[in-house]
Amino acid sequence: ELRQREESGRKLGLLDGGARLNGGGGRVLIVDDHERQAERIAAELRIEHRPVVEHDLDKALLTARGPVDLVIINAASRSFDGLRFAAQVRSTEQGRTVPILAVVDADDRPRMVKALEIGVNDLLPRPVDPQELAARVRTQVRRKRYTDFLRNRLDQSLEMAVTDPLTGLHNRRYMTSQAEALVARAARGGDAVSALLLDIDHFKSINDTFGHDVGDEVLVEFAVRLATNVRAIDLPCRYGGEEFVVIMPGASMTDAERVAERIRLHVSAAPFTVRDGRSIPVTISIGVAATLGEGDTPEALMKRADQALYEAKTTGRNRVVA
Ligand code: GH3
Ligand code: MG
Ligand code: MG
Ligand code: MG
Repeated sequence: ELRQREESGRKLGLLDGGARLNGGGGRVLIVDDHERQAERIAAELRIEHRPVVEHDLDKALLTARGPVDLVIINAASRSFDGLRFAAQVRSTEQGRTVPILAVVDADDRPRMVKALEIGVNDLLPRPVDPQELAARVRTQVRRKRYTDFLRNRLDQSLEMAVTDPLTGLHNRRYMTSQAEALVARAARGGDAVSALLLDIDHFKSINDTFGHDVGDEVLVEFAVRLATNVRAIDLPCRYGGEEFVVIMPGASMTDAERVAERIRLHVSAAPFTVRDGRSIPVTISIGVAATLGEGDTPEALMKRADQALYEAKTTGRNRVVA
């Protein structure tokens, strides 16, 4: 019956559409060992939401850590400790932000205070009034939707702050922060770190001949060939313009040189095909550097890679210099 109701709600666009933004369609977990009371609340909520009743506290804790919009706990039960359960939910990473509504006896002031102290978001006095229940649940579900929305947006902007929009590779800022930590560790006597600095040869003439948009396509295709020819633990990044860097944790100079040569070959072996069907031969030059141990810095590492790259450029391009 519930499924049918959900089905028709979805068809009407109530659950996935407008109702969602209004605080409807909420995934509500009801934790209560009092079966009849739990069912009564669930029945009320089914009109607008998707309630699930759980009597077993261990199972309920697992569910509360999942995708749930609201947890309703019975904090008035003599037979199980709803508030302790609320505290347990709050003590987990995933349960920290889920709204909790506590059912308490209307005249039990001390419990109300205790519930609020634990971090319950709202109280539902017993006997439960259906309209009050609907209003309080809707408010909490709406709030949860909004905080989820804000959190997703924050995640997205953090992601954007470390990603190059054209190629999807990490950007220079991210590379710098990672290199900082890795080189510091190498300088304390930890594993060596290597860096490749890669620069597309005569890229300006690709732009001049085929246009800037085709130049962009070449950069994207290069990023694909780069990313698919490094190890999973390596960090390929767009350093700026047509320059790229790969930070290689744990790689010796010899390891890094081998990878650099593989990348160089994969770029020169087959011309880049762009959208308009043209084939563009592309070559790259690569400078390789490895950490020297104690006292080394990321700046010094990159400077050595840059000097090697310069040598690759001046000695004929399409080559690796270590
Ligand atoms: P070299 O072999 O010495 O590296 O020559 P080059 O032409 O590749 O080097 P140069 O530094 O003279 O030119 C780099 C060009 O890259 C100039 C710049 O307009 C172009 N460029 C930088 N960023 C982008 C971008 O995002 N898209 C496109 N299409 N071009 C870019
Ligand atoms: Mg240049
Ligand atoms: Mg170049
Ligand atoms: Mg350049």
